[in-house]
Amino acid sequence: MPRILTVGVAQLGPIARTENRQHVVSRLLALMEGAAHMGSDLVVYPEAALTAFFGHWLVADEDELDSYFEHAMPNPAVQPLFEAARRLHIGFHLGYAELTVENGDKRRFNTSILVGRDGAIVGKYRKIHLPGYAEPHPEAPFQNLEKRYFDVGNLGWPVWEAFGGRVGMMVCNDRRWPEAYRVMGLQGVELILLGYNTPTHDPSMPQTDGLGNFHNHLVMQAGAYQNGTWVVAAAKAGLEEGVEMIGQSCIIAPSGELVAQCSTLGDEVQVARCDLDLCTSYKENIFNFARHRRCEHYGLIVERTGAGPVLGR
Ligand code: CDV
Repeated sequence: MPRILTVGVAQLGPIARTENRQHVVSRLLALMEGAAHMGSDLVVYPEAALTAFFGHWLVADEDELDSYFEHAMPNPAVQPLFEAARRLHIGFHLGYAELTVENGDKRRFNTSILVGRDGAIVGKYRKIHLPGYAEPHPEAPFQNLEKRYFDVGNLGWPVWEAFGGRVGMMVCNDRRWPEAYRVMGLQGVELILLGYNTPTHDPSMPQTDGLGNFHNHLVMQAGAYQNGTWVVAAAKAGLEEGVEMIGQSCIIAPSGELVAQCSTLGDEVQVARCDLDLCTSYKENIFNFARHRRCEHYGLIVERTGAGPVLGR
């Protein structure tokens, strides 16, 4: 019997800095209900989906910074999402800023969770590739302070047996790195879920601004194909606190083909029937890692060229 999972990608339009959690959660609930009406088993929300993307400006006051983070998950503000999941029998993926205490130290992570149809948390991932910088760039039109506000994720890239398949997560900038897909590909991942907040303008590389949408799909279509997995990616899109962000939320098949894509820059759901068995032919043939990967030779190439493990500055 084919393993068909109907997945909804729930794109969010901008969230105002002043918009409270209750209002954001009401928007997420409307998207969940829409996805459920379209027959979805699972709905995928963006990165840091509960607030405006505060990495885009300097927050000097610690209490104010803390207010952008979730101190527990679930918590009273997001509880309606968990209850709706149970009622509608639909799972969800949610990105949020996580504040926790580890060994007595305050830690901050850019986190996502996978929640089952019973409203129970199945798994958690903490973003590893944090873009940007820790010190503000006063000359820039907006900031990218993820390295200031977040610690590097410390949970690796596990995959979970869930929704009848093998599911993994990454967050935004992770999608540009082939290692992120491959670490999960080596564990047989069949469905990668992620969210993103991607400005249309890159102040450090403005010459690439016209390529933002292309690069967004390029990396995910390649990651899907090269690892024989579905990829579902939800954007926070539109003009948020003066920063214009790309949309193009999408669902990508293991063939690398786009099978669904959002067309607006606002709240929108698109749905696709994802046959998880499609992954198998890629994993057993063209990307059969056990038969065709040649790791021993990759090491030799690095040695011969004298290239160290890190080529960038
Ligand atoms: N939130 C992100 O990780 N955004 C980055 C931008 C800053 C390049 C991204 O890779 O989309």
